Amino acid sequence: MASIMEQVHDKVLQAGNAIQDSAAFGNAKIASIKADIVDGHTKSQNMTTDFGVRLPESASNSWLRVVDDNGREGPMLLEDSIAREKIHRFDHERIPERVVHARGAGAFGYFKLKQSASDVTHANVLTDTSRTTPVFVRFSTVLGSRGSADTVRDVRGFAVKFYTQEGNWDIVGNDIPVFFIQDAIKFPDLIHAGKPEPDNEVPQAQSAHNNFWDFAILHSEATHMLMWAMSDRGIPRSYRMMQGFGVNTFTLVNGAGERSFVKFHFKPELGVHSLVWDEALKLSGQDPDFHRKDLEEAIKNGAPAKWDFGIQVIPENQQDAFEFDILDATKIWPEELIPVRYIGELVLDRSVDEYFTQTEQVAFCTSHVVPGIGFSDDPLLQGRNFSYFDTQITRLGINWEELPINRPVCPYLNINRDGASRHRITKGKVNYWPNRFEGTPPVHDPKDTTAYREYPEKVVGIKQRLQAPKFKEHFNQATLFWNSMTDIEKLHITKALSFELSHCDDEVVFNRACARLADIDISLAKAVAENVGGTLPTQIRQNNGKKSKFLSQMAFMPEKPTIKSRRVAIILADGYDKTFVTTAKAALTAAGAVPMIIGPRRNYIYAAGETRGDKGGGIWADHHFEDQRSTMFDALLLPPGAHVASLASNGRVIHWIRESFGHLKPIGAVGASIQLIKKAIQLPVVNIADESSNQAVDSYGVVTVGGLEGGVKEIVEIMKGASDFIGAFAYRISTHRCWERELEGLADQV
Ligand code: HDE
Repeated sequence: MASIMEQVHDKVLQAGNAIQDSAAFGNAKIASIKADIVDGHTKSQNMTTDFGVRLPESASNSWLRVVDDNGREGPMLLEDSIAREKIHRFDHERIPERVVHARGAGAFGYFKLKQSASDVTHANVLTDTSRTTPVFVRFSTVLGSRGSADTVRDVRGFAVKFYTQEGNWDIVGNDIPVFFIQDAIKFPDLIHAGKPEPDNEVPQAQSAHNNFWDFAILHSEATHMLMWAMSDRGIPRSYRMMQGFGVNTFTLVNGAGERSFVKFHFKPELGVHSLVWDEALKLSGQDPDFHRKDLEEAIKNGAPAKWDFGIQVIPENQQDAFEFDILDATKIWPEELIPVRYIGELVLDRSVDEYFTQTEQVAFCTSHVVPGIGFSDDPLLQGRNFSYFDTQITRLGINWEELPINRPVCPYLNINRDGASRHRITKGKVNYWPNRFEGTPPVHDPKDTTAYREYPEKVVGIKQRLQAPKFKEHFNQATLFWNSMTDIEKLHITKALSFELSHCDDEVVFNRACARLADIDISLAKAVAENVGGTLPTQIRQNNGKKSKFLSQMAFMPEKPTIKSRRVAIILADGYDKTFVTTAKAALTAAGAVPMIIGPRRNYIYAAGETRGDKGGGIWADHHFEDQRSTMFDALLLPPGAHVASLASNGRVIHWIRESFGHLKPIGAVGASIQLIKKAIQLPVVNIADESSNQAVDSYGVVTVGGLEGGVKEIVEIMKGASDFIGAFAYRISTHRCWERELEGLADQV
């Protein structure tokens, strides 16, 4: 008869193996939390107390009280333990929000390895191409509190938990590949300076204030990261359109015991795209959940978010071969020197069931790595390895690793016990090691080659508070970044810096900041100083003239133009051309876009020839003019028809067109709706098709055509130079924004 210990062990292993053996390991995390999920919509499930006793409706509505003989209210009774349970539970609903990255959104998915990296690592998740590994990803902003807006200018967190068969592996990364500081001891200062100022708790979720810039300028090592944060990377269009970076230097060890240094990369399938600043500012108020909703909407519409996963690898013996220190998190490893090997795919295809228990309770730790992956002496990473575990204890309590979202899907067993909210029940006598029950779990098998073993790194040195010499160079890569930007990106950086420094009213701060910009490039410094009233130093650092072709986000366009998941507003009123609207909507939907009808009311809107209330007639408007804004869409389509007369007299509609133009969005107009364009955009340089012509004209992304016989055809391929109306319009959407409007100064004129 097997001992209790053996039975426990068998159970644990069986459970683990059952999941590991299943062909669908990609779903193993969902399978493992299934028993914890309660369907909140189960029919005829009675309301009960937390201890399971059924409740009458009166217990949900009224506290137990005394009512006198005349029906008058008497005192409420403390003896009502049902009411007390409800109120107590409510009183304690809040947990501390994350000290940074408090606002976030998460989703489930999987990681599929496509090419083995067995030459550099023995981590099975990176060598076994038959595997699919379940993941949970949480995106976040850094500075804002949990209720702040999604579209603020900030770094975005990109934290991935891989539930591998050898344990959880967390890459706790960002959408920017470098960081502000080199040494973890400065992190509390950085975050204190960036968060709202201590006297009045202003501003919320913004770096545009004296304290942030004061700290940032007093740390010249922050210069490189400042350039990234002030670039368009700081205002992504969508979480699905950002790169992800592990930032810190980790290590890999292969089967022969050889070690290399590694950086992790994620490249989005849809390309890297951003909002424009005015749009981001407006969205903060108009739709503070814009990114959160975008992720959910894409998954719901069958457009899972996808990234290629890559590694940059430097063999151990080349650690000193570069002009920068490869352990310095304020430096990139230029891809010209160390190319990224793309070896896998990350896909997010399932939204969370409940925000709190999944997105809020998920807890990442940089110290969570699996055999074959290790740490380096990167001084930021070493500090992070301490901080994450520690902060989860404050946030979630000591047993946070047991929570359904955090626990591994592989078998796990050890002698850690008890503590607040422990709920795993481990049978048996053994809670210490070694013990007299030889061979009973948990065991250490001396022959086990899959156990995590630290790399035997030789360490010699003098204990001191110093930095390695190459950490002291702070400007080369900031200049490299600036030089590598396109003209439009340079313009955006200049405007962003001008915005931020204009919000700093302490002249010590903005003058020092202007002086710092001169360490990057004098033309940038001059332009910003002019805008914010700053002064420049007389000693100027020479621009090193270096460039990389992997830093501009324009370099990360999708291989084939696509309009997948792009939101297109189709504005109409009663009297529109039905053939056009139905065929255009169908063509855009078939190409993967998300067209939405915006009308004067959320109800049926009737086409020319139909009268209000016609049975089977009309088209349902998804939204009305008051409940949406142009900022929430990527493009605007104006159908032909007699409805133009009423649209032309609607200020909201005209504003929508102007704002779309100003925010550089493609605009399509057909037939009579050309009059709307003429009214809204009175710029002679923008060519507009004649209402009588059948030839589509694309001028600055305003695509117009007079007539379209029989509606819109299918979009076969989205490509440059398409001559038909919908083809030209779709191509413009695929390029994200019509940059030439801004370059030629037109965007501000409307
Ligand atoms: Fe974090 N960081 N961090 N960080 N970080 C946290 O951990 C910390 C850093 C990042 O969605 C905290 O669970 C220190 C770099 C992300 O749950 C905390 C240092 C990068 C998230 C913490 C850094 C990050 C966090 C707060 C300097 C990019 C959100 C809540 C040494 C690679 C994860 C928590 C999520 C969260 C500490 C610097 C990314 C306090 C000490 C560099 C994406 O532990």
